[in-house]
Amino acid sequence: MKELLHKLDEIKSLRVQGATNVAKYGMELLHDFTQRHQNLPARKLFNDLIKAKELIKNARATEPALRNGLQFVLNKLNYLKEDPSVNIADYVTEYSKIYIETLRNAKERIKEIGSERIPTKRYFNILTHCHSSVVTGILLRAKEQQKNFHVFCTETRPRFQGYITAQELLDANIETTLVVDSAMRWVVRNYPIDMILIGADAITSEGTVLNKIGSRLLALVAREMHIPYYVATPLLKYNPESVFGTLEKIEMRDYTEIWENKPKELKIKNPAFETVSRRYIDALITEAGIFPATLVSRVFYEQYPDLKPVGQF
Ligand code: RUB
Repeated sequence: MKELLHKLDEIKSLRVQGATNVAKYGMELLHDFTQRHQNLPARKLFNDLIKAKELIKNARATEPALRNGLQFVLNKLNYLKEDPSVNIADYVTEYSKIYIETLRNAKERIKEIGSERIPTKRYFNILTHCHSSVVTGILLRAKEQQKNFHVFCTETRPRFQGYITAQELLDANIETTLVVDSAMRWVVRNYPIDMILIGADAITSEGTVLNKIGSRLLALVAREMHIPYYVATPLLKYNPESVFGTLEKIEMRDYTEIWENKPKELKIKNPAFETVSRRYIDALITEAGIFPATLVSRVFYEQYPDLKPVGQF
């Protein structure tokens, strides 16, 4: 477990960030862990895998794409663990790869669908927040399609993921402007923004999206200024437990990210994410198409019947 714990620090420290990257990395860790312990007796390996899964799952809250992947692999193994002829390590390898591939395919499809929303014939202005690899994927694809557009991005305090967004866009020769988070309304007031496009960490059965803190403020700005607000996200970020009332937990991060040497008596709150109600979202852009956030649960199970929690429904 020591090596696993060490590697999980990549997620905890945000060196691996963004829901899709976190899910992919987490699945790779499960796979590596299994390979390292493949010579253990099957039952012991299975029990250790459960422990490893819990550690990986808890590396960051608010990450259903990671949880769904881990559950997918473990559900498959549940049927096999009593069979001594089964090589658990091979199965973990196979199903981890399947999940990573599913995530990759979903992202590719979203790039295709999302880039269609950026017109060919006129100049387009887009505002985004934080760093979403799905959002930048759409923008890079639109650039490949020779579309003309400008992207405004927020710096995204306290960890400045907006710098990652800005750099990725600049590297692809996309016109980019960075603003401080509190200038998000100012941007919409002073530039003809055509679309606000953000990513997601989690989606609930009600169609609520959880994304980087500031996403709801941006939604309020969109509502005030009548700007379309879209969320680009693989359906794999749906939280299947939310239909039973379980609330998606919002990650609270350390105060040192905001003010390392703060006055002792000062309290600091550092929520990483916040909710955006379906009422503020024009549509989700997913691998299954563009549709209202309220349909997410139905579309999720149509797309991924294998991700139904075992023992439920
Ligand atoms: C990143 C963030 C991103 C989503 C979606 O937050 O909020 O918008 O995770 O990312 P953090 P992607 O930097 O704290 O992880 O589209 O890459 O899945």
